[in-house]
Amino acid sequence: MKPEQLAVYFIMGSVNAAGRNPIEVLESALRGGVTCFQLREKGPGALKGEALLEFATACRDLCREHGVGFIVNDDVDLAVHLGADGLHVGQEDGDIRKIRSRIGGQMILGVSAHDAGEAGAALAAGADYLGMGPVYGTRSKPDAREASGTGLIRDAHAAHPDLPIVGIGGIRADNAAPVIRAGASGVSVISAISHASDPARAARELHQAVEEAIMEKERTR
Ligand code: TZP
Ligand code: MG
Repeated sequence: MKPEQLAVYFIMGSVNAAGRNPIEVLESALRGGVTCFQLREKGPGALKGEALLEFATACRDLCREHGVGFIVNDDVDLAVHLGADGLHVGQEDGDIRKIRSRIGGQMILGVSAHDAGEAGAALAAGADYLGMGPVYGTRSKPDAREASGTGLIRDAHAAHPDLPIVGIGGIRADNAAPVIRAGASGVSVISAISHASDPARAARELHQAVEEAIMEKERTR
């Protein structure tokens, strides 16, 4: 996968839309220029069965209209059924090698990792990119680990410079730059976009912050 695709990686489930229609929030985020979308349908009130399938299909179709990658969190069967562009899994979601063999070589595989060891193992098992965090404090994942700052991204990037990384956890336009400086290709966010009064504008501001940080890094290299 191209690292540019990870620049502004929006994650959302139907329960993250702050009481609004999640499809409208996604549509706005796509208009604002998010470069990737992950459907993460989790927690109390999460859709299941037919309702999930219908919602996920609508998300996939919207992403396709906008030419943006559609990634499914955790649910291998759903990802395969929908012909998603990718699947994202955590360390607790099973053997990464087995998951890679189930989805085949074409589908993008993202893996959450928390240190350079997990990063190396994920790479060896066939991951295309890593999600690393939480970088900052987050309210969007009740069982999140403690915020670890940008050090883990720095270490994993130093150990595996060709493996694209996205930072996650509490990232907004005004604190995105250190994540990019540490070696991430992009930032993944839930609330910075899904809770924003204007998701399109939030996406644009994140995009600008990430672009500026990338340019700054290239200038000082
Ligand atoms: N994994 C680590 S932190 C997090 C996930 C899924 C939640 C990120 O949400 P937010 O609102 O961008 O902090
Ligand atoms: Mg998971």
